[in-house]
Amino acid sequence: MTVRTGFPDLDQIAERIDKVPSLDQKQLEAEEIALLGRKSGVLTLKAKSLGSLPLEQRKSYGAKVNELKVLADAVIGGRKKELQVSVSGVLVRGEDLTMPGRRQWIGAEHPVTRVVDEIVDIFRGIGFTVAVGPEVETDWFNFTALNFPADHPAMDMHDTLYVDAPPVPGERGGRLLLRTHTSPVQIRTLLESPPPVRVVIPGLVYRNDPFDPSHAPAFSQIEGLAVDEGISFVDLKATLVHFAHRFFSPTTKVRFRPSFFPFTEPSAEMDVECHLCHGSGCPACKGTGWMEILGCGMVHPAVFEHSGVDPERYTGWAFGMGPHRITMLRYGIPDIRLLYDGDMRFLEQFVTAGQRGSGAAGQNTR
Ligand code: 2NL
Repeated sequence: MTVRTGFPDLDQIAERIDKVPSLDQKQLEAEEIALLGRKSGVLTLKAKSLGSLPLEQRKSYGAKVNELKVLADAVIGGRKKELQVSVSGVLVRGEDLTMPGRRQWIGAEHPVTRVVDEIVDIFRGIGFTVAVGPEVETDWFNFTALNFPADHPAMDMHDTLYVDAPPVPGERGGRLLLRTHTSPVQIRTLLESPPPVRVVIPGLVYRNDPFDPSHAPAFSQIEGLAVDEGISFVDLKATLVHFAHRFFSPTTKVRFRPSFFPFTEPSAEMDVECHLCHGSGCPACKGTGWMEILGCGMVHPAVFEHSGVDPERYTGWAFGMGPHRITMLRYGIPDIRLLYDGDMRFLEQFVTAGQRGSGAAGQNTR
């Protein structure tokens, strides 16, 4: 015992203070409350009871109580510091500083974003520029300018999502809608800048379709347009075959089939040899050996008339493709909803080696 107070009850308390340096974290917290707690700490109670003692005793006893309070405070404070840092510099309050830190998940591009960027880059590499435009459009830009007849079924409420808002003053067209393709941006481009035009337009488009394995109410589209004097179907084929060889592989076989769109004439669909089975037939290509990747054609003269371009002087070609669909075909993804769910178990399969090096996909997503 290091403190002799001359009062047996206080000597007992002094003994408890002596033991403080050997207490662990939990014991220390309890002992601090037991000794110095504001309501029922023993030393607090002793101090409070001084008033009821005779004056003589109050002086000597009170001085000792005070000494003990100061001592207890100092010893408890010292032990607290000691417990925070041990000799090795490791925190011992339930934390181990030598434990490796959690690696930060830095994120990665969504597979559809990557496909869009790749496609756009291929066209930028051969002189196309990129344009974007509004997702809420008028029926004139979305349908009329593109040579849809007024009674075309695509304009039906069952297919197109209309916006319940008054027409925009000064804007061509009446009803507002969520664009069903990115073509309105091409019309806006032609109206704003005369040919020559070489442009690609990526963006989201909307249809009144519920989610199922092959449909989504909002999905991506990329359209391209080339307008100049003397442009022919040869330019269309050469450019789109170049695209297929850059995007899939330099030896990928390509074929064109006749098709129909209101805004092109003639029109075609382009197929590429199935990327997954190389033509022998698999579930991704439904056993045909071919994957349909885009629609295309020579711009219809009526579209030029609506866009302020002289169809006697200029010709052009255009294409449209769906990056969600192309992502599914490229990676053999059986259900489009996987591209919308945000399920890390699915998405982390598309993180490339470079991203994994600095990001550690899947190790830590908190
Ligand atoms: C498809 C087919 C296509 C176009 C889009 C276009 C735009 C203008 C004029 C003429 Cl301004 N054509 N775009 C042409 C052919 C096909 O898309 O299946 N898309 C997913």
